[in-house]
Amino acid sequence: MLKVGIIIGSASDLEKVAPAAKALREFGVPYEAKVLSAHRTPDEAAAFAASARENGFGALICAAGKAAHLAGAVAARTTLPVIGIPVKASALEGLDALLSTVQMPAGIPVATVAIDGAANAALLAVQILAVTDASLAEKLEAKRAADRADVLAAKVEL
Ligand code: RP5
Repeated sequence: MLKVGIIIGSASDLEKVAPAAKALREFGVPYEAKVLSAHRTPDEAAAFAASARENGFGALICAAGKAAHLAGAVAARTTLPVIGIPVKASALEGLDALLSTVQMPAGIPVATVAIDGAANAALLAVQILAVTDASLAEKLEAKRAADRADVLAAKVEL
């Protein structure tokens, strides 16, 4: 199975990204996580992105806060799908990272999830891999069914 790469802008973001790793484990999707910064380790981040396809990755998740250019910089070096997680890490409450990540100019797309939306980033990565993996698609259907059952079973006491 293709792997998912999780590139994290700083060790200080790790707690925010943990739900993505948890979701990938639940789906049995292999992943590799690495701290790489677009501004502190630009060469290493570029090299990781440029070699990601030949290294067996099928999608890349990039998490960064503040002036979050990591996802865009990674997307510039690969044609794999790149999913950006804007991390809430500053006085601007993550709005800075959201706008930096989502507002990519035409030609280099970044699929951006919500601020601190790590779980959805992982689910989107799984959905991308599931396009060509029927067993993963079945697991996604099962999760949707379980989520639906949870909602319908919720007790309402007002
Ligand atoms: C971004 O700046 C990182 O992704 C992090 O969210 C934020 C702060 O980084 P540190 O100064 O804590 O390393 O690059």
